[in-house]
Amino acid sequence: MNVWFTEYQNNDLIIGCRMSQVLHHEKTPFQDVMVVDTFLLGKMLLLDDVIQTSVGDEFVYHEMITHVGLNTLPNPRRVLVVGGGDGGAVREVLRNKSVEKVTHCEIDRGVIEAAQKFLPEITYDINDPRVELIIGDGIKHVMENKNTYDMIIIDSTDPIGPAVGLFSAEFYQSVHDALTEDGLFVAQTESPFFDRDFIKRIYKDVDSIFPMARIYLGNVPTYPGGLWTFTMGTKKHDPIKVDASKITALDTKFYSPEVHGAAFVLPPFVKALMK
Ligand code: AG3
Repeated sequence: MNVWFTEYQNNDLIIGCRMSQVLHHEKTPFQDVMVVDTFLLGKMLLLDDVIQTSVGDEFVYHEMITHVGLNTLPNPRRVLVVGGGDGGAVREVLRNKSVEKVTHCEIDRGVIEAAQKFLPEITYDINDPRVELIIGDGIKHVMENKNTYDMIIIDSTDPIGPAVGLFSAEFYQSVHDALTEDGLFVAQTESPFFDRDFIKRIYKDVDSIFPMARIYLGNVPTYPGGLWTFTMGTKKHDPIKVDASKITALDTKFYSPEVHGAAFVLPPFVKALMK
């Protein structure tokens, strides 16, 4: 079988995966939702033809968008995940023992349903009493809940179309205000190879709104360029000062107490984005 899915990662770069079948395809009011099965990485979620996650490599992204921030806080009790309809980020947050409640705010019910049905390996147990699922606009939810969350995770799609508002300075200000006094947020912020001006702008905005802004890295093989940035805005706790020996090690595959610190060691061309 020689059928390939192609993502146009930008005008000059494509990624292709040999696939065996389309498991699900639906046009929701928000986007085109598709789950395909690939030979190399297993089932894969595509939103508007852009790879979001796959069973084979999702652990990198979902562990890194959650545990780095969770382990920076001494006692993260309430966590908000904006987006991330595949459920991988919520699943990881639920593994942290101090977390009492995770609010999951996803705008597209179609993605939640597709994940429940086709991606049980990635998503969380919808009946977990610690989870509150809200199908709605994350921007609105953040604006309406001041001083509520210890950590906010922004697990969005690329900064085009519906996700644009999740990367604005106004939104980061509302995220700041929705956090408790020593809270922090983490957002996925694209490729340091291909999105440099974008990352510079995000870093500058976050740094002007929060007492501290940090960029860290992970490696997601299916995303453009592989090397991927996460940006953190934090009110009090510095992720770089975390004592690795105090982190409760979970059975994670990419994140570890050592990787926690290593993720903030940036190659000069990435460090330059913070100037
Ligand atoms: N969020 C999407 C990250 C951006 C991927 N970009 C791309 N492939 N062009 C991932 C959602 C996983 N919960």
